Amino acid sequence: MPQITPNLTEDDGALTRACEDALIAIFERYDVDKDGALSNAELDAFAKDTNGDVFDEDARAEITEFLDLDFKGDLTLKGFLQMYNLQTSSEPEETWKDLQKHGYDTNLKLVASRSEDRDEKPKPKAK
Ligand SMILES: [Ca+2]
Repeated sequence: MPQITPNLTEDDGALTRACEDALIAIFERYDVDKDGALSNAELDAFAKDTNGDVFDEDARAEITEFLDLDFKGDLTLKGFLQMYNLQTSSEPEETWKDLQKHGYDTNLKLVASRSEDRDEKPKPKAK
């Protein structure tokens, strides 16, 4: 029986909050210098971990042409989310694969957590 997984997009095609939160956390992990955008080197590191290889010239040209970049030509968080919005609307299974590569389970919970991520606060109980 296939596992039931939450949708990654809303009815209007926008990414769900849970999906967006996971992608933001991934983006921040690769934005090593914390300037709010992924440089070529940072994007290469992300692509290698995600796809096993850096983006080829075509993929890079598409990023430069269609996605939001900062003044240095680096991919911003907005551009990163645009990239995933595009991919998810056509191939949600690819986005699931990427999320799982980065440690998320099928409920978008981070399971392959690093030790410094483990100090999660207990959820308040509902009344
Ligand atoms: Ca950066």
